[in-house]
Amino acid sequence: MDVTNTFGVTITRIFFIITLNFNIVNLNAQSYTGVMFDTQEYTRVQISSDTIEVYSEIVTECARRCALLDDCCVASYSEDTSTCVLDHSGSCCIDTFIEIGWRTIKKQTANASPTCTNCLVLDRSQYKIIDDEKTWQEAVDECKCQGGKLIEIETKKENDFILTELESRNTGALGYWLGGYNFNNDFDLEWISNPGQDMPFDGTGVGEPNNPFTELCLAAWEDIDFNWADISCGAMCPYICEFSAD
Ligand SMILES: [Ca+2]
Ligand SMILES: [Ca+2]
Ligand SMILES: [Ca+2]
Repeated sequence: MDVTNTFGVTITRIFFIITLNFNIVNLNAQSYTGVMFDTQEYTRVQISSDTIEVYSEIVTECARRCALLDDCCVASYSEDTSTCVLDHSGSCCIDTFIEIGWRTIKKQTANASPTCTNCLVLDRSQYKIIDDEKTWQEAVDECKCQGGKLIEIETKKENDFILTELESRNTGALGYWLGGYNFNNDFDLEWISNPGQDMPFDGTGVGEPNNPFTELCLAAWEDIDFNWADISCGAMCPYICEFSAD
């Protein structure tokens, strides 16, 4: 009897999953109000000060609401409760977590050039300073998701430009993550894009880097006038994304 029941439940689950997978295909890259959305089943966005919950009869209504909001890129919808959670942080790089009964829809940006609003411009690069504090790896991921990279400073000109900006901001931040990491188990740091190469320009402060085994990540550190220092990668810091026109 138990075996039969278990078998029955298993069969039901299999059909449930097949049905949802079919929906993914149907919903993928669907247009709502002229805006294309991708769908990810079984996930939802975290409730935060950047989210609002509204009632929506169907997922299309939830997508339409997001499509009409300039600062909404990601929304989650629950068919069970007709709840639509709209994220209005302006970011398309929102952490989601797995939850049955929910799906997350995201405005398509894959083929669009990276949008960089309120960014600093120097030569062929744009820079976005983000005050939201993250670990070094989280900062790497966020910049990548936004279509750029954690900043890599190749010249004195670029370094002076960024330093001047950081000094003038005076936000009290301990430092800002840069895209340097100690690859190759040695005593210096390399840019993520070129882990096998010495940095073409060295902006490290006096006495830095000083902890090649415990401080593997690079930051522009306030204490030493935003010169560079090796820092423990788990520290929480604001960071700078670089978007290159090349
Ligand atoms: Ca650069
Ligand atoms: Ca190294
Ligand atoms: Ca250090």
